[in-house]
Amino acid sequence: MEGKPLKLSTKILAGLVLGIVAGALLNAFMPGQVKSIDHYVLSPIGQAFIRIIQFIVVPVVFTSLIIGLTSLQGTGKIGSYTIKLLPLYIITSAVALAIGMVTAYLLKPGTGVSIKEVGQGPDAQKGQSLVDWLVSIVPTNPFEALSTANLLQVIISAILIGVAMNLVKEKAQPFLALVKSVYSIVERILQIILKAAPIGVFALMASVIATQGFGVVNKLLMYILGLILALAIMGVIYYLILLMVGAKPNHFFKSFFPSFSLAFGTASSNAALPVAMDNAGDRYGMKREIASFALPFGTALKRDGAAILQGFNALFVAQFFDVPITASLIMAVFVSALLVSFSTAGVPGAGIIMMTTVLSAAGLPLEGIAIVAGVDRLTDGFRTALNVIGNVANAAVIDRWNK
Ligand code: DAS
Repeated sequence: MEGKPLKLSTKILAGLVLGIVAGALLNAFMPGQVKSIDHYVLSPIGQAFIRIIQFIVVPVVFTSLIIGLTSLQGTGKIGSYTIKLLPLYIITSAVALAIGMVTAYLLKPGTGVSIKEVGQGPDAQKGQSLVDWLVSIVPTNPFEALSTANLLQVIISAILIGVAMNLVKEKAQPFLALVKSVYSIVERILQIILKAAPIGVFALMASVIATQGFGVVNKLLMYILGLILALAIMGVIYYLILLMVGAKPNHFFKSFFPSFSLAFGTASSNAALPVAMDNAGDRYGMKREIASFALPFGTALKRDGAAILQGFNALFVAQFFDVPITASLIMAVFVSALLVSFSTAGVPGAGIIMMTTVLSAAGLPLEGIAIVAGVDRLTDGFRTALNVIGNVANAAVIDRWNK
C-alpha cells in the first residue's frame, strides 16, 4: 500500500527544517567551503525559486482581479470592500506598531549591545513622501504596470479594466474568455512550481544559516527574540480577532499554513500571494470575489510584520546610540513607521531598506541599519509570515462579515 503522499505544507516545513540543519552543519564543519557551496549551489537554487514564483504573481493578480470584478453584479462591491478593509488595515497595523514599540521600550534590546563589526546596511535611500507615493501608484500604462510588477498599479489597472468590462457587457466576453484561460494556465504553472517549493526553501534557509551562522545571533539575541515576541503577540491577537468574529481560527491557520510557511521560507509576501489565494478557495472556503480582491489588495498594502519591524528597530537604534526616547521621537516613529508599513514591498529585505525613511523622520542615526542588517534575513521570514497572516485575517473578517 503506497504511503499517502506527504502534504505540500509538510514538505515545505521539512525543507525549512532540513535547510536550517544543513546550514548549521555547513557553518560548523565546513566553514572554508561555505562560500563556494553557497555561491554555486544554494544561492542560485534559492534565488531561482523566488524568481520563478514571482513570475506568476502579476498574472495571478491581474487575471483573478478581473475575473473577480466581472463576477460581481455591479462594481459597487469593490468600493464597499475597500471601505471596510482600509479602516481594518489601519487599526490593526497601528496595534501591531504599538506592540512593536512597547516591546522594544520594555525589553531594551539596544542597551549594552557590544557589537564591533557591523553588517553592510543598504545605501541610505531618500524616503518617498506620502504624496509622491500616492501619485506613483496611479498607472500610466497597463503594460508598464504589468512589466514592472508594481502591484498597486496592477490592481488599479485591473479594477479599471474590470469596471469597463462590466459596462460594455457582452462585448467584453471574448476578452474575459481569454483572461479566464490565462488564469487556468497560470494556476497550473503554480501547481508545478509548488512541487519545487521544498527544495527552494531548503536552499534559501541553508544559504542564510550557512553564511551567517549563529555567531552574530547571540550578540543580537535580545533583539531577535524581542522582535519575534512582538510578532507572535500580534499573531495571537489575530487569533483572538478571528475567534471573536466567528471565523474559526484553527481552521484558518490550518488552511493557510502552506502560504504562511512559504512566506517564512522565501521572506517574500508577494511570492506567498498565489498560494494564499489558492488556500483561500480550496482549503478555507473564502468567497472567491473577496479572495480575488482583498488578498492582492492586502499584499500591496497590509504588512503588520513590517510595521512591527520599523517601530521595534527605531527604538532599538535609539537605545543603541543612547538617544533619549522622548514623546516627539515616539510620535515621529509611529507616524512614519505606519506609513512605511503600507508601502513596504513584498520582497526579501524590503523592511530594512525602508528603515532609512523612519530613522531619518525620527532624526535617528542611519548607521543603526547596519547593526541589524546582519540578522535581518533571519527575522524577515517571521515578519513576512505575519504580513501574510494579517492580510488574509483581515480578508477573513470581511468574508465573515459578508456572511
Ligand atoms: N520581506 C517583506 C515581505 O515580503 C517584509 C519585510 O521585509 O519587512 O513582506
